[in-house]
Amino acid sequence: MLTQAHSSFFQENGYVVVKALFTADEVAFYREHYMRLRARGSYAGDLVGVDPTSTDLLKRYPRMIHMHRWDDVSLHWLLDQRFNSILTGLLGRKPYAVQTMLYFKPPGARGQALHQDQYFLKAHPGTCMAAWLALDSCDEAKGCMQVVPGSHRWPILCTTKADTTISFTDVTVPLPEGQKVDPVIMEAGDVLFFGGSLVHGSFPNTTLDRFRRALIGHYVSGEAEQVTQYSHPVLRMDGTIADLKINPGGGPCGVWVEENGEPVIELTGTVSPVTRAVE
Ligand SMILES: O=C(O)CCC(=O)C(=O)O
Repeated sequence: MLTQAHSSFFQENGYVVVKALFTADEVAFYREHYMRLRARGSYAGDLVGVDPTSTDLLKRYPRMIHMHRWDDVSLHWLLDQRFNSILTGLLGRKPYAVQTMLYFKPPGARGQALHQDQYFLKAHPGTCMAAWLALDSCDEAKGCMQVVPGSHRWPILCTTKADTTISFTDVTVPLPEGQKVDPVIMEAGDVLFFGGSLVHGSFPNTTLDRFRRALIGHYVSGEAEQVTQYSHPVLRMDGTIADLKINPGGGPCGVWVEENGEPVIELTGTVSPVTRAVE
């Protein structure tokens, strides 16, 4: 499943796509499962109020979070042995599981401004990891994921205001001029793995009729002793609860400055302890 080529790409870029990790039947099952759950009503943690009867697609399909706390299908998916094996290979030891999310991203939905997951999840020591399963094929028109290769080596950056006409979240991280941001084009069943410092996000879905659904698991590396309070209870990959502490937040963040004509990051900022947002 995880080859030497995957590991080398991940080390170098901070992300890697494992193709066809889930079969077409599995992906179809998850699509139907979450569409059914969404149509049924609202759940704790829905991004904004859901109105399953609305004719407005955006109101009918807000993002779900922490489904594994009340839905067995989501729990089994989060603890899937494929993730255990790949994440253990990438991180060097078994991960803990902390979060699930389902993005429906219907036609016309906004994207999510560039950010670093570790800003929100605060795994310490170590970092967090995401496993982003494409439930539909995704390209730039649909608002596929965008990543900044190599940014996994950056510290946590101080956030600035995001453009909320194209992002459903209101914070972002600034990038130096000319910084490369790559689209990640994927087929349904592919999984994008990326580390907590990797700068990533997505543009709006500009298609008229194509959903871009994604099921996301968030994990923290096994050496972590603390994580944000919102990630508790923390699970081992066998489903038992691990005894991690709450990270109170705060700490330094980086700002871009110019040094010898080159942009470099200086740790002169402070992360607000309140970073509850939509990571
Ligand atoms: O799926 C998306 O559009 C954004 C997801 C994301 O940025 C995340 O899971 O941290």
